[in-house]
Amino acid sequence: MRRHIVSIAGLIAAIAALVSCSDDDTPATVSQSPAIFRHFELTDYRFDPTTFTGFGTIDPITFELNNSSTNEHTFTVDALDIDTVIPAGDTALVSFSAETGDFEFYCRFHKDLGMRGSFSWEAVDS
Ligand SMILES: [Cu+2]
Repeated sequence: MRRHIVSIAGLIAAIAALVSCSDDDTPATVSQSPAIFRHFELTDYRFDPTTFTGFGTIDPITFELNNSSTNEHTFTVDALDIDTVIPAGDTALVSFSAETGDFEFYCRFHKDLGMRGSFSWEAVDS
């Protein structure tokens, strides 16, 4: 009987190790919506991060955009019909439905200054 209990405990530990392993470098640990999936800092004249990859079936995906600069910026994603103006010093939340693919984002006012980036959204194989 005792051996039986130990083997179950070992199995649980093995499953827990597998689960935590698969979460490494996977930012899709946010399961409750509308939790903020990714935080962006907007400065003159760049986004941070400028690129990343997300995984999973989060819906909606929510970004928090903090404009810590002294200029107004936008977070614009043509493919998702997102065009949010963020005044200097303000923070905006942008939510959208999950779609897989590659997405370009930019600031309408400073695109020519290189204020742009991209992200990929990928499904997780089950
Ligand atoms: Cu800008």
